[in-house]
Order: sequence, then C-alpha cells, then structure tokens
Amino acid sequence: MTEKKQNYDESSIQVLEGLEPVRRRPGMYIGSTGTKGLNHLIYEIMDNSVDEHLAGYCKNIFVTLEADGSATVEDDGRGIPVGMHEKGVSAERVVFTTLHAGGKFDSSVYKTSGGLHGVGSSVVNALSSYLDIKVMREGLISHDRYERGVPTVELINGLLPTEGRTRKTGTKINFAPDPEIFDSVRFKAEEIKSRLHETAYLNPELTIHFKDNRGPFFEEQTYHEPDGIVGFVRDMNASKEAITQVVYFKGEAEDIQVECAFQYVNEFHEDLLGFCNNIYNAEGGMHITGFKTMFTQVMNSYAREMGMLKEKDANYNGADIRNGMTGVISIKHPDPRFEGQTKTKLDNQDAARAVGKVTSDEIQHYFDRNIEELKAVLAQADKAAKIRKEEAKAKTNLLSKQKYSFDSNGKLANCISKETDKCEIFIVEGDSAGGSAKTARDRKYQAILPIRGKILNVEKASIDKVLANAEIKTMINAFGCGFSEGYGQDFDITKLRYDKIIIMADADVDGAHIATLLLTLFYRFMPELIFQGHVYIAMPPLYKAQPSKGEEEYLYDDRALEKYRKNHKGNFTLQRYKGLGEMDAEQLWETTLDPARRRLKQVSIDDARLASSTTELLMGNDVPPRRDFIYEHARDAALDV
Ligand code: TTJ
Repeated sequence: MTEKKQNYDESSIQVLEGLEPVRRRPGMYIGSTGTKGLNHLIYEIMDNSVDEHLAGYCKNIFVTLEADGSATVEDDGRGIPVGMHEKGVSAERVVFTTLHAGGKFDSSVYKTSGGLHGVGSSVVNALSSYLDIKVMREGLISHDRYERGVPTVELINGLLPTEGRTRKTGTKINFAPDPEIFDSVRFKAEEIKSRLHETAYLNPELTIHFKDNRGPFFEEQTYHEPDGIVGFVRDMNASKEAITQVVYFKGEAEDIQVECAFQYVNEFHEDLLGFCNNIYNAEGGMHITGFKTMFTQVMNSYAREMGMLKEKDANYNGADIRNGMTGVISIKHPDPRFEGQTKTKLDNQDAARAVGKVTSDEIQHYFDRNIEELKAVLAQADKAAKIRKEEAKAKTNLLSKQKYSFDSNGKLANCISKETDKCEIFIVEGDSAGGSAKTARDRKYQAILPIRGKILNVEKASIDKVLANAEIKTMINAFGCGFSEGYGQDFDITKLRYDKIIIMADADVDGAHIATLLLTLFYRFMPELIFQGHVYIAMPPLYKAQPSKGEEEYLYDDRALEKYRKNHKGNFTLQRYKGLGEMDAEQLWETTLDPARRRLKQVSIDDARLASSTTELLMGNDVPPRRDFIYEHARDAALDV
C-alpha cells in the first residue's frame, strides 16, 4: 500500500466517524426513515440550489427520478466551490463530509431549509449508498463520489480530478438512498411534485424541471410561476367562485420580510397556508396568528365604521371574517424556531408582531381604496356570523339528541372497554365487510363503524350539509371530541374515545376514494387527530398462498408474492383477494384486525393534505388522479416493516 493510500484511509475513517451519528440515528436528522424522510433527501439537496437562486445566480433547477431508483438534482448556479479549503481538501469535500457545515459558504442570511431538519448535504451523503457530484466551474468539470458517506475518488494534491472543460456553470448531484437505512427507497412522485410546485410559487423567478424516468408512468413537468403567491392563491381557487380579487401586499418589520396574498371565494371554509423561509408550516404558527389577529381587528373596526356592527353588537369573530378566505402568508425569518407535534409550527413571537404590523398597515391601505371589495368581505362575514349562530343551535341539538344513540342507529358496534388508550375504531366500507368485522373483532377493545358507499365530499358542501350527513354525524359522535373548522376551537382531543381510528377500505379505486374522502373530513374538521397520530389505514393482504404441504401464508403486496415464489419450492395455490367482503370473519381477524398480525399505515398530515382537494392544483394538471397517491402510499406501507 502506498503512503498516499494510507492517508486516504485515515481520512476515510475520519469521515466515517464524522458522519456515523447520522447513520446510527437517521431519524434525528431527517425526521424518519419512511417515505417522508426519503423524500426529504431530495429537498435537502435542492434547498442548496434554491439558496443559490436566492443569492441571485441560479435560474433553473432540474429534479429527476432516475430509472435505476436514484435521484438527480442539477442547477445552473455558480457551482459548489471545489478549490482548496483551509482544512487541506477540496471545499466540496468539507461540504459533504462535515456535519452541520451545510453547503453554505457565503453565510446567506436565509437558509431555506426552514429549520426543520436543515442539516444539509452531508446528511444526505451519509444516508446514500452512493452520491456522485459534478461541478462545472471556472471552465472545468470536477468530479467526486462517495459511498455511504466515504469518498472513493482520490484527490490530486488535495483537489478533485477533472473530466474536461465546459463553458457552463452549475452543480449536479446524483444519489441513491441507502436501502440499509430506509424502509423503502422508492421516492413518492406526487409529494415531490407538490413540493416543487410550491417552491416555484414562492420563488417566482425560478424554473423547476421535474422528470420521472422510472415508469410505468413516465412524466415531465415544468414549474414556473411568475405571479408568485398571487398565482398560488389564484390557482388554489381556480375551480371556485371568487368574490374578491387576489389581494397582495408585502412589507418588512423587525428584520422579517412578510408577503401575503388572499382572496375570498363563495365557500364555507378558510384555507390559510403559512410558509417560513420557503418551507410549508403544516401546523401554522405565529405568522398565521399575527395575520389573523390583526385582520380580525381591522375588519371589525371597518364594520363599525360602516355601520354594519352597531354599538351594542358583539364583534365578528375571526372565523366569521375569514369565512371563504384562501390565503398564503410567506415570511423570511433569520432565525426560525419550530414547535408542535410535527415540529412544523412557527414559534417566533416576533413573527406574529411583524406579520401583524405589515398586515394592519397594508390592508387598511388596500381597503381604503377598494370599498367594493371591503363591502364584499364584510357581507361574507355577516353571513358567516348568522350561520354560526344557527349552527351553534344545531350543534347543541345534535350532540344532546345523539349522545347515547350509538347503537340505536344500528351502526356503531362499540367496544366494551372505556380505556381509551387501548380502544380502536374501525371505519369499514360496506355493510358486508362491516358485518364480518363485527363478528371477527375483539369486542373488548375494537369498535366497528360500517359506512355505506360514498361519504359526502366535505370540500364541496356547506357546514350544515356536512353536519346533516348521517355517516359524518355518527363519526363525530363516536369519536367524542366534536369538530372544528381550522385549528382547535371546539374540538377537544382529550375527549377522544379511541387511541386508533382505522380506515378499512378495499384496495381498489372505490376504496381509495372513500379513504380520500375520510382523510379530507378529518383534515378539515379534526386535524388534531392526524397531528397526534391517531389515524391509520388498514392494509389487508392482496393474496393468500396455500402450499400443497405446509402452512398457508398471507401476502400483503406484489413484492411479498415475488419473494414467496422465489423461496417456495413445490406447488401452491394462490388466491387473490379483491375486497374485504371476500374474507370470512376468521380471515378478516387474522389478516386485518388482529393487532399482532395486521398491518397499519399511520396517516401523516402531509398524506391528509395531499388527499384534500385544495392541493389538487399542486399535483399538476395532466397527471393521474389523486387516488394514485393513496395507492402509491398504501403499497409502500405494506412494504415497510
Ligand atoms: C457558494 O459561494 C461561491 C459560489 O457558489 C456558491 C454555491 O455553493 N453554489 C451552489 C451550491 N450552487 N448550487 C449548489 C448546490 C447544489 C446542489 C444540487 C447541491 C449542493 C450541496 C449544493
């Protein structure tokens, strides 16, 4: 072994030690080793390109899911510096092998990685079976490569080898997530596209090119949104009846940049999305709070000025005023902090003050000059307040009338135990499957609620229609926590009667549709259920294999079948389950109900949000319908374990 080689080995060992914590506890760095964490690898790499864009240098980002399962992110920025770093190796090596160093050399004020797990490219490197880099800079193409975080290219006098000359500049990273780390290494195109589209809205001068070369659904999309968040709001409302223009304003306070766009539509719910440093905050936070507080205050004082509220009248509440509002609030914060169940709730008090101040100034500026718009908004608020008062009555009736009528309506087969942390409720599609499930269940801890056919699409219905729907009423009653529109309010999670709410639907198009509708319902009216991880999807098996000699075996997906075929010598018969209704009670218990043997997929807030139709637009127009998303997830959930 040459002396040089020896040095190389030493530095490899150092690198290994440096990145080892990441491989030992990946969840600490990327949140999870499931789908979310997997997709996060792409975002983590891409954030560097977005930073380069924000620095004023990169106009295009290319994200490609390659046929071999790897991912490529390329940009036309200046290229990662490859010169000698003070540590004696190429600067690029430092970026990819040092924890927390990130890719940022010029300390850009706004690190786009949003604070969630913004630890950068070295983490991705550590969790990739390989990561291959090409940097185009100063006329040369430099090349580097790592395997599980360890460099495999020998440096020449501390510098990277080059592979020819070019006039272009930019960075190209190709990497493959390590199957030793991740439950599944198949990226989720729907979620990635949604994120890319979001990024395009938030960076109006950026163009993002997406390509899925994996098949069977090859796809190409270009995301460029020159109208920024105004376009975002406009597109969110594309299929709705607008009753105002899109109102846009921006400003700065306390070193925080604030940008808002909103528009009212003739609908019964609000949809406010919060972003901090280009990252979506699923649980909202201080920017949203600041906006809401000031908006309510200003609109109430307008209502009094205009005589819509008399002296003796109570103020409109915030939800009245925002009824029908679709909005995006995007801030840039130099030091964001996050809290909440999923660490996606912006916690900085100064964000509330800054957004509040800018909102107060700017909406007065706007509505003073647009009286007709103001009138439309206030009329909407007035209507909402009236409906709210009616609803309050309806709700008392609903709750008092139905409180003890679970079994009298013949649907819910409740469990015996009142120990809520052990109880489960299965929402089962179809009466026949519901019947089998009632027989098969563990009566002590498992409740069964059969629902018939399609449930109401809550996105298309007014709140009183939603509440009038029999299936939904039964669910609200059964769960025991009430419901709310938006965050919190009348919903009380401490009253939840079950630890797990399990959606049990067939693995076909109709089943996926029902699951989508249920997720949308929970997302809209009981989001806490999802935040706190109470919602699951049951994963029944797809096949039963019965060998001529030996034990039968349930196979939960096609990969399991393939494996079975490989490992199983001799004849076996294969039964394909088409639906839950085909299983008898015993089979249903063995495969889908029994906590020791069944498979469940826990629903994340992102799943629910993707299922909800307000984000339909984020999926692009000419792509397969949303149900594919559930399929895609469901299939992989079955592959987990
Ligand atoms: C840093 O300051 C000097 C000029 O280049 C700046 C830089 O780092 N630019 C840059 C990094 N552009 N793109 C990247 C990048 C792109 C990807 C896909 C991945 C990573 C880790 C960095």
